[in-house]
Amino acid sequence: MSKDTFYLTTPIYYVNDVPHLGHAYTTVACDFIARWRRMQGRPVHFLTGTDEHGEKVARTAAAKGLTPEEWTDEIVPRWTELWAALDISNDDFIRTTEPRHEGPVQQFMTALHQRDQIYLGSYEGLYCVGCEAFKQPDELVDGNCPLHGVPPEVVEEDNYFFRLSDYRQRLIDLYESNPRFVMPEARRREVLGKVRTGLDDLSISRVSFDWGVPVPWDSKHVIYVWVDALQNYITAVGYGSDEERFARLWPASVHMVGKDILWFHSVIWPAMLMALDLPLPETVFAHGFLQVGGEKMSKSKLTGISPHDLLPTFSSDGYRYFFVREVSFGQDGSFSWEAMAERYNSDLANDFGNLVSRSLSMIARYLGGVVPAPPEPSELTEVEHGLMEKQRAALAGMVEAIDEYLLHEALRSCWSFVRGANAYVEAVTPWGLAKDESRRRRLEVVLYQLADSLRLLAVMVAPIAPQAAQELWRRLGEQGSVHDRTHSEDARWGLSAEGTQIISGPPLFPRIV
Ligand code: ME8
Repeated sequence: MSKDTFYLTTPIYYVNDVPHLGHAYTTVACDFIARWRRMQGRPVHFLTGTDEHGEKVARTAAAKGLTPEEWTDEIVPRWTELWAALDISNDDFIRTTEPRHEGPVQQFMTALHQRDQIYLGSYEGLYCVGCEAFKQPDELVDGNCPLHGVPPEVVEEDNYFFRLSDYRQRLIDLYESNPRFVMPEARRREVLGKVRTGLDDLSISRVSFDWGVPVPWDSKHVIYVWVDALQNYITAVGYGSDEERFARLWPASVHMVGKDILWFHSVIWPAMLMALDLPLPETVFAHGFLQVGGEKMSKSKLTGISPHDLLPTFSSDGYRYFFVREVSFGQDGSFSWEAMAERYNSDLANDFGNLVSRSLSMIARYLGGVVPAPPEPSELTEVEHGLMEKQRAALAGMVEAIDEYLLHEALRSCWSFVRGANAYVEAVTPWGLAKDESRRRRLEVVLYQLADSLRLLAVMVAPIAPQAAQELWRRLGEQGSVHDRTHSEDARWGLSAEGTQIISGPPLFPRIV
């Protein structure tokens, strides 16, 4: 039986720099899912945070003339501020430098050591500080790390090792018996194929620098940053500090990650958990990589765009909508100003914004802004049935798509109802009905259906456009927060209350020229 709480996580991001579009992409996608699940009535625990140890962060701090502690304390607010600006609704934010993380990490390592899962060996290998990972020679392109474009450094030291190779068959069985453990399917096959070719033991400590969690039984060593970082998913929910809470929240329903770090999450992390007989996450989902103008993002080029550059023009809602709608979730995708402006104007300013403006202003003009009596079943014609069916199909499509993490499909499905509602307006021409006093009741029926469509849409778009949804909710005269509503209670027709005063207002999504 799966547990009650839907627990989802973003990667914890390195704080060697400020967040960029890629980090925001994962976090926004997770926020969409978290808000959606809450409205499905499920308790949600949504975790994000920062990965603060390791050579990469230590070197950044040194280059700035700061201690790692000073540097991380200075930069972490840049991350939390961006999440606030993007309306991210995380329930917790973990920093790996917090005592609630470091203490339990040491407990975890001690437990592994006691179970003879760790031994001392010596290692000579190629280390990419950008990836914080050892590289095999066949992974390099012209001697360089393919992700960071620089040659890895030769590292030769005594390290502790985790017996990762012992877990090869159990991992293979896991991928084979549980098709949802790694998603999308192509990624599962990729991981399975790679694990089948064999696994080496994993170096899990370093001695050449000290910015990390000390190995509890040998303080010359610090724990390898990835081994420390992965454990954030359990330390944040009470592992080693609050067993009742841990039992309630763990395992995670989904670890959302980019494809660059799938190996750590789908191979190393489950093996570490298996080694201590801890439950495994339900799903590790790897999404694709974003490019800018067809190129890898780079700070030194025009492709180094900050999310803050886009927010004033597109708003948080527009930002969130664009990235989730534009990129097929799981595939690589790209950002360009042109594509963003075009999608914003067509989907948000035109389709959604116009539907809202014209519906509210017709209710204001023809009915004094008051929601009329809901239609009797006998008053509904074929066009109304078509509209209602469109909404039901759109919502069902969203449910199905989000269960499969096809987030872009969910929005496509939602917008099929937005377009359906606009088509309804064109078909029933309320402005024509308004000219004929004998058709007054028909006009009321039509405008009731539109008010009710907007109420349903506020509920349906709330997870992706939280501000616009709330503003629409308010204009419809609905009480409280749309974000506290649920699909089972509110995503049904006929719940707009007769006599409610609606308010029109400026466009929810002003056009970008
Ligand atoms: O890897 N497109 O942190 P990180 C899409 N600290 N997503 C992108 C992206 C891009 N171009 N660039 C980055 C780490 N991301 C570790 C994680 S977890 C226990 C430790 C996103 O700061 C994507 O989610 O390098 C990717 O996996 C993550 O940022 C890497 O963030």
